[in-house]
Amino acid sequence: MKTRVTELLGIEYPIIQGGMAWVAEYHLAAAVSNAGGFGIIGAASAPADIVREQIKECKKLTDKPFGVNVMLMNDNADEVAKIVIEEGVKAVTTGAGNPSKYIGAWKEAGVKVMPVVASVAMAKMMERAGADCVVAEGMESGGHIGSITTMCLLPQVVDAVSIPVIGAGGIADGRGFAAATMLGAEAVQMGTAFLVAKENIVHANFRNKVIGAKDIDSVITGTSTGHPVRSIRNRMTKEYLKLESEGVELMELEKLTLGSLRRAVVEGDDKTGTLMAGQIAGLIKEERTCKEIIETIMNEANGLLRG
Ligand code: TUI
Repeated sequence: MKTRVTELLGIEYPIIQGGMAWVAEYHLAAAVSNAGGFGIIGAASAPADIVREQIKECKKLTDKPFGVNVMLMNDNADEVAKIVIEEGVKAVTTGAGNPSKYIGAWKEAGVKVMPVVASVAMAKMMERAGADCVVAEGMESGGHIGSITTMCLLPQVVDAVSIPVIGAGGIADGRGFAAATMLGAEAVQMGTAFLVAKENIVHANFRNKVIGAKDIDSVITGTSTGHPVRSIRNRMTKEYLKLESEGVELMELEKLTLGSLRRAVVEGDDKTGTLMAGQIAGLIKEERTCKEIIETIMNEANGLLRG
């Protein structure tokens, strides 16, 4: 399937892997790229030298293009922005903020720029700033989210900009892919679908929570702080939501979430960890390789879109 996004990135299938903090390390990114999609290393809060090492390791596992996600709320975003240039990374996605100040340098270096946006206004701003495409991410997604659903955000962004739009949030099978295509997307970005991929390093306890999740099992914490985060409900989210409803201070809330994503992903702490995952977790029933995930989706979608 050829779109402006497959041409831009030099990939076979218009499937981009989400830059999930702690989850999206080089094994996963390389596996997605080797399967014909576009793998992404999530820089998240990692120190800059670790990000560089991750990029180098990824190059050893694949000769296909891959990208890096720059999490803009992080203090080291400036350094990571430089490293992607030095390492000749094909493309960056950005999350949780406005990447305008980096776009000029990235473009000059030939790095393709794909900001994740959660509103039409931000999509238009990114187009004006020179982005190559935008990822329109609905609030069905896991992790840090905006407030609009994919179904409503995607067609509005498609109508508002001329650059290609990648749909994200709530997509994990061929039906979701086909639906995003119908709404005007020229590729999809999927995170939760790759959370339980066989090639990644996520702890078995976290994987089991995703596989066992039902439709209503994710909740949004942090709405009152201005940084809403979607994750699978557990003891941590219950306590967080209780404290939030009581109006406790931000510092009290932060005590619960400090280091909590690492605890979930690396240590498998499914009680006090933050199990970031999207609403589509309920659709995910088994562990598969990235190749199986991507090829199944493309086969299903091709059947639906041809029919
Ligand atoms: O960034 C994400 N998802 C993430 S980042 C992350 S790491 C984290 N860990 C703990 C707490 C919070 C985050 C986990 N998941 N998705 C992309 C995304 N970007 N969603 C929403 C946005 C966004 C929000 C505001 C993009 C731009 C924006 O602009 C605000 C501004 O600066 O005007």
